[in-house]
Amino acid sequence: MHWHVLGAGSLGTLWAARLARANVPVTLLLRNRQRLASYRQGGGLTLVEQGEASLYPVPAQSVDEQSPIRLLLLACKAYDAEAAGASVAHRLSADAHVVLLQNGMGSQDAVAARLPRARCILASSTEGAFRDGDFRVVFAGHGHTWLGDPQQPSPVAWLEDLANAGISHEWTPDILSRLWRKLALNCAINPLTVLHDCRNGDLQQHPAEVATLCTELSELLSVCGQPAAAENLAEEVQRVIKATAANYSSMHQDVARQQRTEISYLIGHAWAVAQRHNCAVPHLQMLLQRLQKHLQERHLPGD
Ligand code: NAD
Ligand code: KPL
Repeated sequence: MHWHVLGAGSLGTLWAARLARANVPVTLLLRNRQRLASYRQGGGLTLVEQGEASLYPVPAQSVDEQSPIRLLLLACKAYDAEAAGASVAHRLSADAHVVLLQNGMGSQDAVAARLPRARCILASSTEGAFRDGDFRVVFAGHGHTWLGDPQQPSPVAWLEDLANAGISHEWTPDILSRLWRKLALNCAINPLTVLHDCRNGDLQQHPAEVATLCTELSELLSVCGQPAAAENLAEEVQRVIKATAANYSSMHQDVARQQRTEISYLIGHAWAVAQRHNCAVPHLQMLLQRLQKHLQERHLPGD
């Protein structure tokens, strides 16, 4: 299988560099010829691991080329995923697989609707990486990636490539449960860290607020057919708050860098699903409104 990676940011680079290092055929897709020219000038992707930088001259093309794509990793932010997927729709072969590596929920359905012939594989990752330059990424936290297809429980053959590349992963028939659980954790932690302008661990000073959110999120998960994702949610939220006490949440980091957040695919998605199921989540709704106001005051999109 030949991999194409669309989204040369943190996770896209992390995957492309490790696949290339394992001699798995991989091509990077860049949004236009200008980006392609600047990529070629730099000579490849740089991956920094434990302070050591290595350059991987991964071949690249712009999205508007015509050669077919059979296996695509879509590694954009949730709000860019639909447009990015659509930009390569004309190149996908009839049996194409598309791996969707977005956080939160909602973007995956939007991409799948744009690519009706492709088999969409959903992924949820706890790996951590950040960009410290153009086409240069620091591997900050080892983690694990779950993959699955809610339409088709049988695993895919190319998981072998991930094993060869040292990408810690697991196929799960329950990927929706994984995505919902992560979404619930992110809803209980991330918005409060933004509003209180604090590290994850500081939420230990706000136990009632966190507990109320966990109760509403657990109720919502049960109502929308994800009872397994609701199990012991409050305990796990407390465990994550303690385990990541010194960290700033990803949403806090986005706001601090004046970058758009993925709220529509996290707390915004939870609220929209609650509306659809007539599930009352007043604290979640209030939190969403406070967060949107906070973002707008900082000239950031409220969606
Ligand atoms: P990122 O912003 O670092 O990278 C996204 C890349 O996609 C950017 O280079 C952007 O220019 C590119 N892009 C956007 N639209 C494009 C288009 N139309 N054509 C071509 N390229 C396009 O984002 P990231 O941190 O890699 O995150 C990707 C997803 O993974 C997010 O949903 C994020 O929440 C999730 N995630 C990230 C991490 C992490 O540690 N970075 C961990 C877990 C989950
Ligand atoms: O995933 C996270 C994030 O910051 O996005 C954690 C650490 C779980 C906090 O919600």
